[in-house]
This record gives sequence, C-alpha cells and structure tokens, in this order.
Amino acid sequence: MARVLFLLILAAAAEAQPPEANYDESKAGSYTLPDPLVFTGGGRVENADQWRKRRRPEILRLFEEQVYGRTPRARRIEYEVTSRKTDALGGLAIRKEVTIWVAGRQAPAMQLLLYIPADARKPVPAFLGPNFRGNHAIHPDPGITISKSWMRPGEGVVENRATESTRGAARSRWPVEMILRRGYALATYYYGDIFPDHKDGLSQSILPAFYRGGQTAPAADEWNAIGAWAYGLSRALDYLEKDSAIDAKHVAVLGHSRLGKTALWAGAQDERFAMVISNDSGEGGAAIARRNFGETVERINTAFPHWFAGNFKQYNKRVNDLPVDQHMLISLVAPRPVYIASAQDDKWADPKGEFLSGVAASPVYRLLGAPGLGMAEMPGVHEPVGGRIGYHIRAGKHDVTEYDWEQFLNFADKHFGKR
Ligand code: GTR
Repeated sequence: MARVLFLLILAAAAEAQPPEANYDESKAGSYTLPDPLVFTGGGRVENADQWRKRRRPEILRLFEEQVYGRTPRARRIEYEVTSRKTDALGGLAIRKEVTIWVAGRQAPAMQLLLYIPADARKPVPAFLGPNFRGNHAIHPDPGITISKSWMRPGEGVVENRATESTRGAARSRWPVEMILRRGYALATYYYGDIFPDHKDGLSQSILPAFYRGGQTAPAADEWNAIGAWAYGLSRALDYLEKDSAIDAKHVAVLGHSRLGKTALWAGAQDERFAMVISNDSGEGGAAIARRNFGETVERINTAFPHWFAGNFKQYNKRVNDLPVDQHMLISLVAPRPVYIASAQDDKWADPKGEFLSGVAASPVYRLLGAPGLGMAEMPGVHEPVGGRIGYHIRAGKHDVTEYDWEQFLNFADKHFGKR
C-alpha cells in the first residue's frame, strides 16, 4: 500500500515537472508537418477560391477546437473617452484614455491608452498591442492612469496592484516617441483587464459573461486566457474603427511572448487587422510545436493551464497527432503581411522553429499571389528578410527592443506606404 502511494506521488511529481528542455538541434526530432494546402480529407487546394472558401475555414476551426478554443460571438462594445490631452509628450501627441466594455457593463472593462501624432493631418495607421504591466508602465508620462487591475507579483506591485513606482517601468519596450515621429499611432491595453494571468484568473475574467445557462467553466473546445486577450484586441479595434483620428484599415496587431501568441491568434481570426507582428512568441505562437526544442506543448500546458483550450492538453504527450502546427496559424494571416521576430538568446522560444513556420506558411502566400518569406535558410543576426512574411533574429535575450520596433516600423512603411 505504502509502495503504491509512493509510486503515485512520484507519478504526480513527474507530471508537475516535465523533463528538462532540449537545446540540442540534433535532438529536435524529425517530423512531418501537416500541409496547409491539403484538405483534411485529402485533395490539394488548387486556387485562391478553394483556400478562401474551404481550407482556411477548416484550419481556423481546427485551431479553435484543438488549440486556443472557440471565441464566442462578439458583443457590441460600449465605450467612454475618460481623458484627452492634445499636447501630451511635450506637444508631440494627443493622448486619450478610453474605457471599453467588451462584454456588457457587468463584465470587466478594458482601459485603452492611445497616443496619436499631434501633427497628423489625416487618419493615421496604428500599432495595437497588449501590455504586461499596465498602461502606465509603457511611458513615464504622468497623465496615464495607474492600472487598478490585478497584477502578477513583481517590482512595485503591492498585494497584486500596481503602484506609482511602476510608472514607465516597461518603457524600454515601448519607444512611443519613435513610433509617433514615424507617423503612427499607438494603442495598448493591460491584458489583465480581460483575464488576470494566473490559473484561477477565470472567475475575474470576461469569460463568465459568456456562460450559457448553468455553465461554470469553458468547455474543452472553448476559449481560455489567450482567446480572451485576443478578443480584447478585436474589441479595441472596434473602438479604433470609430475614432476618426485612426486609419482603421491599417492597424497592425502586435505582441511579445505570450502576448505574441495572442496577437497571432487575434490576427488569424480577425481579418480586419491589416498586419500581424509576433515578437518572441515561441511555443503556441510562431514556433513549430512538433520541434522538441525549448518549451514544449506539455510544458506550456502544465505551467499555464489557463492559456489554451482544454482540448490542447490531449497533445501533451503526442504532439505529432496535432491536426495543425503553428505554420498554419501564420497561413491564416495570408495574404496580409505578417512579421516574425526572434532573439538569439531566447532559446526557450526556439528561434529556428519560429523561422520555420514562416517558411512552411510561404506556399499559402504564393498561392494567393504574394511573396512569402522567400528563403529556407535562416538569415544571420540583424539581417531582416522576407516578402509578405518578414523575419529577423537579433542579438540578445527574450525582450522587445528598439531594434525590434525599427524593423516593425520599416515593415509597416513597406506595406502600408511610408508616411
Ligand atoms: C514563459 C512561457 C513562454 C512565454 C513567456 C512570456 O514563461 O513559457 O511561453 O509566454 O513566459 O510570456 O514571457
């Protein structure tokens, strides 16, 4: 009896602590990727019409049911502009704060922060991305309201709430002035407004507002935190469409890391996003899941059980049975421009796996008459490449830097037209 108990405990411990990550390329494994241009039941996708009408919806449904979970039908937003300053940042910007109710007045609301170039003579394109530490952390601007939402423990966070000392704490990731000077607006919201990022965050998230009679948790094929954060991005775009300062037909959705996964999922589902940018999004983002390098499906589902749909956990130990892989997520963006950014020391996110999803999505772009990545070998560090799929790998760690932003701005200039 004692022995059985001991073995049970051992098994439970093994479950909680998956084996150490692999960083040896020769052990990344061999695999066959599902072909985005072959229908689930067999047969090749021959033209753009077949892609559009049949294959794209098929792939989207697989990601909904097996990976991120289905997103319910969107609620109509209600919003209120709560502050407006026409000479923010020393006259460089118009700053607005907007409360957006994304799921009715009873559910948590999102606080959107918006900077618009003050000298704009016509509606401007925008970058829209969620942030990790509250809107007030992206810039030391004293006019930004300190977030009141739940926060993960960290410097300047007291009892899970941000304090004044975190104003501007994430500024290195948000070169606001540079973005404005290049003629773009920037919109951001704190992701915790929509779903507090911890395993019990569900009850304080927007999800309960969508429960059907008697429901107390999302079903195995329904959304979870990443789905909710992505939903937030689409509702922010609903607002941007109503703001006459913004050219809502040219909004790039972007995100870093878990929020890079989120940006990709938002851009895959919502074709109003004219461009999608993934920064170090790794497992469950741009990186090929079948590669055993850095983070794995099992590891991500174990450490973050609240991110993906319940069904995704079925693949913890059999990733090769996934009916999709992440190159197909990239292909859902086609033929819109998509940018994948990696960092050399960010091995956990598998830079090569991020690059390879761009390679494997390229045939879909070509079918739709657009150049894909245009190469199969990884470029060197600081050598941005690509066509309608862009890619770079920079030196350094898991982060968003000015170098990353310069490439995003260049990519936007290239595809949206220079301001
Ligand atoms: C890590 C996680 C990654 C990535 C990262 C982040 O702990 O394993 O998938 O999402 O967090 O969001 O910074």
